[in-house]
Amino acid sequence: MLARWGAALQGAGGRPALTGAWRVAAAAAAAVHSASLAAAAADGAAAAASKADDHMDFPGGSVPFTSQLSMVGGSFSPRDPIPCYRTLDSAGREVPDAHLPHDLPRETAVRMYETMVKLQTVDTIFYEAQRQGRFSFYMTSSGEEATAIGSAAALEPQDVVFSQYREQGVIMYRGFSVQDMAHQCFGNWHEQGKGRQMPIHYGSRDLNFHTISSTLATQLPHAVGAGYAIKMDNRPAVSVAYFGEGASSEGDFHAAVNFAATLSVPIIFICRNNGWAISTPATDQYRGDGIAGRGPGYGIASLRVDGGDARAVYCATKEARRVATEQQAPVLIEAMSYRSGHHSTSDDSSRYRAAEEMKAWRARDPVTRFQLWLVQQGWWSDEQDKEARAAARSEVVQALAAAQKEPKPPLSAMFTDVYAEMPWHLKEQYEEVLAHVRAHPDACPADIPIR
Ligand SMILES: Cc1ncc(C[n+]2csc(CCOP(=O)(O)OP(=O)(O)O)c2C)c(N)n1
Ligand SMILES: [Mg+2]
Repeated sequence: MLARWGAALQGAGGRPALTGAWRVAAAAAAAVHSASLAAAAADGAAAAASKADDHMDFPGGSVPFTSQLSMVGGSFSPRDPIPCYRTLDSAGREVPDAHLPHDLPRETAVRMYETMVKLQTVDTIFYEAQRQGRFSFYMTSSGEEATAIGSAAALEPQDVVFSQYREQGVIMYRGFSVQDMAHQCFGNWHEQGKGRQMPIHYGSRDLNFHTISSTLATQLPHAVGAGYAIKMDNRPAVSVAYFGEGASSEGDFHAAVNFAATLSVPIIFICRNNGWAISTPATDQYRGDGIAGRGPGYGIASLRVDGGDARAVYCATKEARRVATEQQAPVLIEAMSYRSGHHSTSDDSSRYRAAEEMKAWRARDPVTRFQLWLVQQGWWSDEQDKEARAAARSEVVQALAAAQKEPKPPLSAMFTDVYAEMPWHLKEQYEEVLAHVRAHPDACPADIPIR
């Protein structure tokens, strides 16, 4: 019937137009038809309204309607930030009624503290060694020891770690020795990278710690890929990605978190918000509620933790790991701390930040804070502290002396390991380099074997 009316009403498109009585009859019939369509539409609308016409079902989700024209977001209001989880106050005293979903066993707590002492000692002495010109570069993690060690202690050995460059505490906690670190900084032949990276670019296949790449944020999409592989293989592990708040301004951060959310990847993103990206303050990196505030926008469970409270970081990371594995979903942690040292040995931070700010944060040393708690627990003493610090000092001094004596990899190591067999163009370049340094021995450091 409808097809017939449709055909009869079409005048255009090469069909004959209606004339006379037929036109009157057709018009009357069309009026009846459109009235019945309107009634049907009204019926449909009524049915929809009775169902619930208060939200829009959309391929991307379901959104409620509102008759109010208003905006959300905009410049962040400091009155309403995501609160920062802590379990110990600034003097290392327990915060009453702190939520502790995960127990921190004595043995783990002591190992955490011993590693923090070793980390502080490495940072102090390696930094001085660089200043003495013994190797070319160094970065300390002063002020952020609790973030690295507290989170590392909450992970499992099978978890796969991607770090930025200031998380040496993590690889130390996983078993990388002070000697391994010294070999890497000197770039000697014990170092698996064969001196092809700058100092502090640690890595270890055995410890599931991917070699550091200091090109900011490139580790984040890699970490998501590794997490997705874990999920595909059904392995009982998570991927863990560390980064600074400055790195989170890179496009790679946004691509990584969105992939992690949409592919439901078991990954923990751990942002160290230490207030500075070299000389750029965190306030110039974002206008929203820090890094944790971005998580909900991506559909990622997020939390903010006091990065100077090792117990809180431990608990937060354990909980993040539980959620990531049980729900096969990403979790974002923002650890609030402060970079107490200079950015690196190539920086002088007194040129761009106030001395009072640095002094105030140094007084909140996270290692002392954790030590005070351990002493209150009866798990640590001043005597043990002296011994641990003396032992760490002699281990670090010896490791540096030993690493400095070791030979460097030969010049040819620059060209190996990329291809199973060296291709012709690399062979040519290798011959050219050899010829050049033989003719100009000053062009090559004296301790690099020319072969
Ligand atoms: C892609 C890229 N851009 C710039 C740099 C130079 N750079 C090295 S560290 C750094 C600051 C990073 O700050 P943040 O992520 O907050 O880490 P933090 O040093 O504070 O630990 C910059 C800009 C880089 N390494 N890679
Ligand atoms: Mg930073």
